[in-house]
Amino acid sequence: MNRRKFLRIGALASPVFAAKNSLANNFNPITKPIVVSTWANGMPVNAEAWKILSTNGTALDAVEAGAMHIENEIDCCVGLGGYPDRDGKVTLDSCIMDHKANCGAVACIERIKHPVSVARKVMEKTPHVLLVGAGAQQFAVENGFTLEPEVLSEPAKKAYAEWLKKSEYKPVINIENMGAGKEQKKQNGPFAPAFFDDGTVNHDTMGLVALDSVGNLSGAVTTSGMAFKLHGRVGDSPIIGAGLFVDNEAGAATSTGTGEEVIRICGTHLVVEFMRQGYSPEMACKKAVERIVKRDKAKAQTLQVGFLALNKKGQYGAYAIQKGFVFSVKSERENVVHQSKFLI
Ligand code: SD4
Repeated sequence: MNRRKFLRIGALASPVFAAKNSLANNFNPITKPIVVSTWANGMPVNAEAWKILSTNGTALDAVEAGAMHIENEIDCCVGLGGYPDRDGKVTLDSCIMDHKANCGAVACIERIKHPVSVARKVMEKTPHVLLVGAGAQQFAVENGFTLEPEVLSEPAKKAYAEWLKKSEYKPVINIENMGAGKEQKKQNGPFAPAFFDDGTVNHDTMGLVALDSVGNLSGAVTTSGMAFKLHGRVGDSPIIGAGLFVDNEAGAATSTGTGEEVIRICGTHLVVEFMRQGYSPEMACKKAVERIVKRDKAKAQTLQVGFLALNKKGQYGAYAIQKGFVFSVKSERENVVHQSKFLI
């Protein structure tokens, strides 16, 4: 092979070429403001965030409002209505991060309705990033948050009673099988993904990232974590660089699924670094998913992890280990749920 030919092949194989190529192929055009959220129940979350983004509000306010919206749902999969740990306690994790890398988080907090707002207070009022457990709760109460009664939501009560029969901790493969698939298709118009029809929803996390009209990125995550986890277990969701990462030069990303696997690869930080190298959001998410699967292929068959990313231009993309990860997008031109591509 002559030297010129070798150089040409080398250039084709380089990440920079792959990145440019995949950006060019990205189906979603440059747009702002925009908000993207994990799962189909990201639709109402996006609607809340959009009220702020569409009136020239900040991405930071928008992601907090979106996360608060789902934390208010009393029999949903996030917030105090979520599933408990193996001791029957609902412990919540949340974080928030802005365009200047300011960030705050709470983990394993109990009886507080809006952990995302406590996370924002940690960011704005303390020199720290992460408060946990009783200390996080104490800080919340000192800052005017109400201690809610310690009761399980009806679905959580039922699921816990069922779980107690065997008391086996088995992380579920998080999927969202959209019920009424045809109806969704109608609503989503040309962007409609092919939804499943059995209506299964078995996840417990909301992650969202937004780009505001002045071009600043922010993100937030809120969750009750993996159902029936050990008391005190913390997943990826409140960990900056795992469940959420924002870098105003490159992009922002969030994750859902088995948090331990995301933490092991500093998942969202990795996704953002791939975007910095020039990869499209979808390719960046795919490369992070591949990193997890490559580490332990057999284990990956039993797991779900989904990444969702937004770059500085307002282009988004997602990738998951398994089928069944969906995400919601709201901008001037779209208000839809997309089905993520998957590796296995
Ligand atoms: C966790 N990543 O606690 C979360 C769980 C999740 O949909 O995303 N469930 O590990």
